[in-house]
Amino acid sequence: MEQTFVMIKPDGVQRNLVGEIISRFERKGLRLSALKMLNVTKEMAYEHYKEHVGKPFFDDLVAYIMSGPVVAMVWEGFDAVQAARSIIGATDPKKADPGSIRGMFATDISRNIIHGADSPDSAKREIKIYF
Ligand code: IDP
Ligand code: MG
Repeated sequence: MEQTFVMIKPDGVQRNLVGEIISRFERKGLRLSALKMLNVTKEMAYEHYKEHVGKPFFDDLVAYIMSGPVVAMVWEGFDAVQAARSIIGATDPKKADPGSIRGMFATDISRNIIHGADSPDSAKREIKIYF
């Protein structure tokens, strides 16, 4: 059993997509093991996105993630990291599979609704930040 970290970003919460998103993970067959609604602090945002420090979109990304409450979750199951990434879709909603969350509900790479850890090690690191 693998665990992954998933976070519904502020735009996903503001657009009332929490139930829709959770339902998709449940129907995929993943198991919800932890869930928390919170406001991300600057320290948490920097730690979460430290691989992107220095990139042109970094400051906007931090402001975006702090712009309202998020829903942080741990999902577990067989190959949970990859399963979650496939439900979520590509980073840029324009390139995401139309059936994925980003493909169906987003248009803009800088407002892409949801985060999913990209590896089991990232998931462990991110879970420690939020739980
Ligand atoms: P991921 O969320 O699919 O793992 P990453 O490359 O890790 O994608 O980027 C983290 C987040 O940074 C993205 O989800 C998106 O919110 C934002 N982001 C990534 N690339 C860009 C960009 O080129 N312009 C604006 N925002 C970006
Ligand atoms: Mg990433």
